Amino acid sequence: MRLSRYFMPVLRETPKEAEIVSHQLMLRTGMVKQASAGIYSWLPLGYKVLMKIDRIVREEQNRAGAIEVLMPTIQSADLWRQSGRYEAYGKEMLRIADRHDREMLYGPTNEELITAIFRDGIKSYKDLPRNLYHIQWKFRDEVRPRFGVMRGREFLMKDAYSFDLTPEAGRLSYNRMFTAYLRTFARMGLKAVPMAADSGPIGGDMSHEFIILADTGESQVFCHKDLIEGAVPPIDTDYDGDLSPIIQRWTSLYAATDEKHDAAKFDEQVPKDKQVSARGIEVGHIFFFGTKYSEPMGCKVQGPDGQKIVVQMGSYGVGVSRLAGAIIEACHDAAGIVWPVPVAPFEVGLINLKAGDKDTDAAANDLYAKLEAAGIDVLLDDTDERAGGKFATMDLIGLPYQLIVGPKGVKAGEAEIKVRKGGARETLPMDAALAKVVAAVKAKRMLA
Ligand code: 5CA
Repeated sequence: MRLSRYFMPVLRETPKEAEIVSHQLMLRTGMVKQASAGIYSWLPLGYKVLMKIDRIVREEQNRAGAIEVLMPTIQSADLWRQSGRYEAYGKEMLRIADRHDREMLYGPTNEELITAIFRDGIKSYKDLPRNLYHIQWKFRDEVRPRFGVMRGREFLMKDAYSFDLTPEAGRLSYNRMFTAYLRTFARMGLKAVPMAADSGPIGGDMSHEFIILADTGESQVFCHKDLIEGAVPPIDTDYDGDLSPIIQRWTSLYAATDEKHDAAKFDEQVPKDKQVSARGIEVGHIFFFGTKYSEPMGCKVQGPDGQKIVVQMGSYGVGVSRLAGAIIEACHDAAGIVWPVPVAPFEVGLINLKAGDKDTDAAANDLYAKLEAAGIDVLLDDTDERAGGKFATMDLIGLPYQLIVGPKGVKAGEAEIKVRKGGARETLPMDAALAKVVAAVKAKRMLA
């Protein structure tokens, strides 16, 4: 992409309404624009990030055996009456009447709809286990939407739903999603710690929140040092195999906790020298709730002996749009965002320091063509802004690698590489600089 033809409305000033750094940076870099309270348009730079997050989430869901569907945003109130949640959900639910005065709602979550779909589509225990997921916009009329996309009213969520014959089998499905989450967040360059949690309005008796650690995170958490230092499950995880060693390592109940939970238990379980306090952001939440929805909604299968068996369910959420903000909270410095390669809007920022100069243009265009040919996602700054402004903007938008070409370098046949994280610089012959950047990007993609 050439910046001269792109749409990236960068703001010089930090908008006053933004309280936290990710919100400030998302507005300043023109990633998003508020449409109304807690509702955002995703502009080109932000949308690219959102789609990269979306893709990683999808790949890891598929790898763990979940099957993708797409349910609508608008649901019927009747469906929610079947589970008893229509009245209980309260003011967070956006209720709508259609032209026939039928009661509808903008879905805050999809347990009811997926249970009805699954109930009507299966017959026997041989249709189990299954896990269906979608990535779809949700609406929750939060009292105080704030922090930009981190606590929006309209937000993008991945929600998966598991269906099993027995509670034991349901737990295995839960463990598969648990493992998939560790991998998902690791692929985004994040360390997420699972924390035993309350299940709230979703319900159920087993639940974990996944918290990514960031100094500016909303909630204080305490966790076992080993969780922070621990390696994530390997790329070739066999989801049909025994995941219990992974689960055991990550779930000893009070290995992570927060102010709300039992601090005394945490003290008992985790030795003092292994206790660390950190701040974090909830980016995922998983639940096992057995028959909470399948029972009232009649989601049953015929068992091996002909008896009807009520299906065991769990649900598994990832805050896809929240992650865009959460990653920035975890990855920024005084100059701006510092994107991890797998979620960066572009992998390389190519700066032409003197657009309009024949030789510099030729060198920049040549590098641009070669980066694209190598499959690198590159943004070429070919505008006629002054050099200082170009450097500041490139640092602000946080592309992982900068490749800088100016008239002096071109004469010497050289380009400069700047690594955004840490700021290391190196000047190399043109082709060597190109090869080095391409190799560095590919090594950091962590693509499956
Ligand atoms: N049905 C279950 C799991 S599929 C569910 O709705 N879980 S949840 O309420 O915990 O939401 C799942 C994830 O969505 C959360 O972990 C969080 O990352 C994200 N999320 C929740 N509310 C918001 C919000 N207002 N703005 C942005 N993201 C949100």
